[in-house]
Amino acid sequence: MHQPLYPFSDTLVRRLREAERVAVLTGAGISAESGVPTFRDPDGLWQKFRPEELANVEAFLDNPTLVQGWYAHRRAVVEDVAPNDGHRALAALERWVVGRGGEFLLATQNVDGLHRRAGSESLVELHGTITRSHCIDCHAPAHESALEAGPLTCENCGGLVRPDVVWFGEALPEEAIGRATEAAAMADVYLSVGTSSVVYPAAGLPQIARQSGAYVAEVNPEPSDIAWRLHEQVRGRAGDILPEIVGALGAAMPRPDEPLP
Ligand code: BJW
Ligand code: ZN
Repeated sequence: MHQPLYPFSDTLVRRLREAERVAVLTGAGISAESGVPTFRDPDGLWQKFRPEELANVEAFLDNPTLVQGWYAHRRAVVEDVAPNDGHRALAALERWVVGRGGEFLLATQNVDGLHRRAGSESLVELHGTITRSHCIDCHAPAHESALEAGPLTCENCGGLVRPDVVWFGEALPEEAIGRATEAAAMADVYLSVGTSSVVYPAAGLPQIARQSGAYVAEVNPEPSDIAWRLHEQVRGRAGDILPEIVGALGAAMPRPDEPLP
């Protein structure tokens, strides 16, 4: 029986070749193969801890030690893992697009910093970063050292220390969501990778791209909440599929040990 060469369409490859502007959205799924648990998959983080309990300011004020402890644990996980082929393929895709005189933007919902470590440069972090923290009162940057008994507080004013991430009910960084929205509206091809697309405004970005005329594909082993609205669903793991897309374009994949540019 005839087996197609790739699990994605010729149209996707052709549209990427013709594209002047390419934009990408990623979610927790792209880091799953690095060993960072997702939020909503069966063995995801929030099977133990529900988002309402931890990822909002009320929960933090209610039990700062619990929430700080959760982030300290996740920070330790992130420090212990490395970018995978999915992250590397997106860095390669950026180089390929920019090398042809095109424009590229990667908007990630992830707070783990793995895209930057894989060499992505044109990057916005929509939900902040887990590696930095600040005081909720004087806003001074703070170091999240090992947790002692009781909540971690600011050296300047004694206020509670929180991670530089975006919790439910909080606005996304204006510049990041602004650039991501503009890139979605301008894109010729839009890829949505490893996100369940249940959290807004990020989940709106592929839909903005589609309404603005982009060819929109998602890469995910499972259909996301908005899969039916997109042109193409590429079923599979990001670390398998994205290098194949990059390979179909003839773009070079960096080796895991390659020094960053
Ligand atoms: C693989 C794979 C592999 C597995 N390869 N794939 C109704 C409509 C619209 C909005 C709202 C609404 N009701 C409430 C809202 C607002 C709310 C919201 O969207 N709620 C929904 C739940 C309904 N949004 C907000 O509150 C946002 N702010 C806001 O709207 O502000 C308005 C405002 C304006 C002005 C002033 C004040 C306010 C903020 C949202 C912040 C989200 N924050 C979190 C926590 C960040 C910090 C942290 O990390 O702890 O962000 S929640 C969590 O979800 C995290 C993630 O970035 C986000 C998205 O999750 P993601 O990445 O999609 O992960 P999963 O686990 O859900 O999915 C993983 C996927 O990977 C799955 O599909 C797998 O199949 C797949 N996968 N292995 C590829 N190998
Ligand atoms: Zn302070």
